[in-house]
Amino acid sequence: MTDKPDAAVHGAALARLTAAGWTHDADRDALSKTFRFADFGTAFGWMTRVALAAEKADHHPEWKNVYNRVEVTLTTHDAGGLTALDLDLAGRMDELAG
Ligand code: H2B
Repeated sequence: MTDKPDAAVHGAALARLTAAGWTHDADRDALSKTFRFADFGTAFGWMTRVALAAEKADHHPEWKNVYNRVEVTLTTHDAGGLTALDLDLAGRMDELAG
């Protein structure tokens, strides 16, 4: 079981991520964002890099790809809401989308 981050850390990270285009679904305690790329190859290349980071962290996104668009939702199923793993993966996704 992964612990939830304490409220202050959680709040600060959430504020930063929502400013970067992430949406917080309070009911599910999940973060969502739609990434758009030039074309399918660019989108899938990004997904591949994210997949390797996700596998390394043993923490995996819910996502859907349609051509150049990737809709992402992050939450920790084991914890029933956001943990540091989600906040870290969200930041990594933004970096890799650079
Ligand atoms: N990813 C996410 N997003 N939430 C989890 O609770 C989770 C995961 N649990 N990846 C991991 C894998 C768990 O199922 C394995 C057994 O470590």
